[in-house]
Amino acid sequence: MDERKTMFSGIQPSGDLTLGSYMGAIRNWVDMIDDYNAYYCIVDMHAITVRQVPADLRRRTMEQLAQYIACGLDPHKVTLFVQSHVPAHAELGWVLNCYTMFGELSRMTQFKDKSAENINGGLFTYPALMAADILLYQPDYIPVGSDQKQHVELCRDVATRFNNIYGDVFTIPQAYIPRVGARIMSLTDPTSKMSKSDKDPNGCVHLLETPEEIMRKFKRAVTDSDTSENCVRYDPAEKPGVANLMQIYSCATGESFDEIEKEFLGRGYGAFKTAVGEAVVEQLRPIREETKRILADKAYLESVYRMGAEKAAATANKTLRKVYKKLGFVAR
Ligand code: AQP
Repeated sequence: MDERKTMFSGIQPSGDLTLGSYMGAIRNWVDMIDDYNAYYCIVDMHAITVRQVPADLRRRTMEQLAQYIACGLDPHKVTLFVQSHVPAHAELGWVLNCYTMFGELSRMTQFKDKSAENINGGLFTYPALMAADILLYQPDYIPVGSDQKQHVELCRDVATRFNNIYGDVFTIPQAYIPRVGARIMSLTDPTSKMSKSDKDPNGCVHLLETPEEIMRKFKRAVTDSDTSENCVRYDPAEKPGVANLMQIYSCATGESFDEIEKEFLGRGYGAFKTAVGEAVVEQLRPIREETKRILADKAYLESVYRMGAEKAAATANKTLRKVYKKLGFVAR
């Protein structure tokens, strides 16, 4: 019997993975690989809440799986799978829709941010499906960036509501937010999150980009409106651009903010931006090379996602059966 605590998390294949996805999520999953019974999903059903080009969605799903492995998620140690391969997600998603309130969904900031165009029902009820994704695996922790905190809170509320009616069906999970890297911001607009689907290609760094491209983006990164100060100092309110670059540098090198300030004392923003770019290039180089190697072996990738779906479904179906029984559905 596995005595370890359980983890669940997922990322949408809605764009190419960014430094934000890596530093806010995947890197932390890798750090905990031996300590938890973990399920990591590619949430393709969530991605279609925003219109996708089918061929791109298919390519990104395979690339994302290859990148999970290249980042260090060994498929024999953790369960890696694609959400649409485990139908229990859609099934429990529907059930939880019926236990999630309109008012709760209306308050979700991500819905408000994304509802400029194509405001479909899926975009609105996304958090109920996300609650299903999580609760199917009865996890203790959900390692996410701080932007997902609100959705995790909603998941806890829905699970508690369900348990209050039907008894102890779901484990109430906790968000597990990293100390550094919880919110990596855009390089061109440090007041908004670095996002996969950002329209500004200079704002985000993708894991598979070339070193030249990465260096170019860091050299152009916004530092400070008052460039006359030209001093590397951690002050997120006054200098959000510099603070963001310090977070990234800290994640890449392990240095504390104090150490970074000392290292760049009197050296100015130019030298700092070059150093951040170089640190990121070195961190991403092995990931890019390994991803390319894995992507060339389609049969291997297929075997990984099949094995993952089988393992995930075994756990998910157990929870779903329990839920259906509690609801009064007649057993098949
Ligand atoms: N910039 C970020 N900083 C820290 N963590 C981040 N995450 C995403 N961006 C950052 C974390 O990565 C996981 C994946 O989230 P997701 O892809 O399912 O959804 P998202 O948060 O909506 O990601 P994006 O990149 O912003 O995608 P789009 O543009 O499609 O909406 C989560 O744990 C998230 O916290």
